Amino acid sequence: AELSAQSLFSRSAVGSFFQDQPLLRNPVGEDALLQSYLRRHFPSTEVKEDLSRFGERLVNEIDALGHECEEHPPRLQHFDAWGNRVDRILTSSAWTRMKEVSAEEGFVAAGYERCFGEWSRVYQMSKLYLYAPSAGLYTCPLAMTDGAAKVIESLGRSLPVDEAFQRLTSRDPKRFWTSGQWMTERKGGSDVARGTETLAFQQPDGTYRLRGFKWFTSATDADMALVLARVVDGHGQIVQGSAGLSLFYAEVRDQFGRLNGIEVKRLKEKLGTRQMPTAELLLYDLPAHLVSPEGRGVATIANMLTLTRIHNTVSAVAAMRRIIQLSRDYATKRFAFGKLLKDHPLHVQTIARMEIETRAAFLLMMEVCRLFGKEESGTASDTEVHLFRLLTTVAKLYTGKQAVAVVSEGLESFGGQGYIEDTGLPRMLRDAQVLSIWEGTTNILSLDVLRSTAKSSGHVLDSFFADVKTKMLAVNGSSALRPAVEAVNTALSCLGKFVHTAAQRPPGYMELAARDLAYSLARIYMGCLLIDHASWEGASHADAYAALRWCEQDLCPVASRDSRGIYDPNSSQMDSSLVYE
Ligand code: UCC
Ligand code: FAD
Repeated sequence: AELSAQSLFSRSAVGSFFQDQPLLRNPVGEDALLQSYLRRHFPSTEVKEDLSRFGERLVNEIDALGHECEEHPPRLQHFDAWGNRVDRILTSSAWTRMKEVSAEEGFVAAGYERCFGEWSRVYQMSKLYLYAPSAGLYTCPLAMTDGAAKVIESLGRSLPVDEAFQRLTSRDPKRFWTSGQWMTERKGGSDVARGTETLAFQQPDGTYRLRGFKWFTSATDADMALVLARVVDGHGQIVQGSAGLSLFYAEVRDQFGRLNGIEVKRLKEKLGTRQMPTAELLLYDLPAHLVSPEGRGVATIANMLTLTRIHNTVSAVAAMRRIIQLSRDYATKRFAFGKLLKDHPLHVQTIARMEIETRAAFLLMMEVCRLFGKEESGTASDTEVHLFRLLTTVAKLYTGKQAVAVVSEGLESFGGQGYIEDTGLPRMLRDAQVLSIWEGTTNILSLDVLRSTAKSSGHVLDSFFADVKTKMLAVNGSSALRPAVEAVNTALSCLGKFVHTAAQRPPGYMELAARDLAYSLARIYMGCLLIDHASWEGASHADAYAALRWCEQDLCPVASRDSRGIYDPNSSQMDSSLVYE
């Protein structure tokens, strides 16, 4: 081609090449696994139609609001112009609009209207899965709102929480409320039993006043909160530990919009989730109602933890799916070494590996939601109730980590542009990083796996083994999937041996093995679900390929490491000397 020096790089021009951007399309149309899951489980087209309509709304309206939330993060105004202490958390108009959208779309309501019977949670979470990457983190208040509604529903809806329940589950933007979840204090967020210093003083009318300091409170523009605190008895005494913690319902503002006995000390400066306010709160006289039996605060708020951990899983899977959608679109537009990225086998292999992680995570997420719906409708078997308890924790801890890895890999697939702030891509990595920290860190949840198995006298693990075996027997006939089935069966048998011998191990052994045990449960179960889906008559070759590839990895790391003596007491001492050398 004829090149003129002037038409290329002169002072007024920067060259003629501009890269086409990755585009967000309707995420339903872009998601083969979501579509096939819906075809398999929802014979009526109603759900698919609602999700497709919502997908269009996402592309045309909501995604831009999500970006706006990032660009206009919340601010804290301590004083008004006249010197009055006001502690106003000022949020963007886009954030306010997200609250209205949430009510309109029934993001919380759908879980309680139960229009699709035992499939209502699958429907609700599918919609949130589409929403999450465009939500500007509004999924955070929604998770806590859903959790609060669940706690209230499980306690029975007497006054004053009945009114709150109506609002939390309302589709009317003017009535809709969100809730906070105030647990963490400076001494500890994992160990709330030892970390909670907030005190509850009973008033003559039977209500309470709360005094304490909550160190992390997210989406603090909420209308109400569920709060952990210790009741001070008539002698000024409290009970230490978990047995001293009770759960309280509190409204954040009074009828004039003023904070109710709360000072907002400051907003956190965070790596990510910047769209959403996270505040440190001094509760100096917060009016509150005791809603749990006294001393049963942790067990009562566990319902909320279940919900928020499911929402966390949904957001993790959604982040992985979104980065892949953008990445594969970009690969059809970006040239390197004379051809499109999509024609470089190594590049596509990299995205395919992300895809396998995402498919496995998606199926686990959906299974947890399916079990949840069954439990709520009273149709779950004992096995399903046990699996739900176990898999909620396993799914949160595993997908939280996967999301960071997949989104990080995804950023690299855009080259340098993946690191550039105004592409909107780096935000995804920042926001993914929190998913393994809040709502229970990976280690705390690994210990929760031990708690759930210990508390059920072995029934939880028995249910796990029985369910995997049943699912694998059902697909034995399919020859293409045989290597994957064999891998799952082998891993299950190794896990069985490990669990069998674990009881005879020295104290502390299982604690050291907890994370690897949780990972083994996750990988085996995800393999099982991939195989199950691939053996369905409507499945594609890609479904089978994903199952085979997933099952090539070490599905039972706890057994492999156990055989190398990794959990022996002396190895703990070696870990310590290695870390502190
Ligand atoms: O981090 C937060 C972020 C808010 C933003 C929300 C975003 C949501 C996602 C959005 C996506 C964009 S809020 C703070 C979250 N904090 C935690 O998750 C705390 C982490 N720590 C734990 O989970 C610990 O394991 C504790 C606090 C539960 C340990 O407490 P205890 O009291 O020391 O433990 P115990 O004594 O073992 O348990 C007390 C009771 C027992 O019941 P009973 O007394 O009947 O035997 C346990 O079985 O609580 C029960 N329990 C549970 N029940 C404990 N954990 C569970 C559970 N997971 N499920 C059912
Ligand atoms: P620590 O408990 O001090 O843990 C530090 C490390 O030690 C972790 O890696 C943990 O895994 C490890 N560890 C602790 N105990 C053990 C053990 N026994 N065995 C092995 N490892 C262990 N909290 C709320 O209540 N409400 C909110 O709205 C809220 N919003 C948040 C928003 C953001 C952006 C963030 C980052 C946090 C938020 N949190 C909130 C707090 C969050 O739940 C806690 O930070 C989290 O549970 C961890 O508690 P911690 O910070 O006290 O860490």
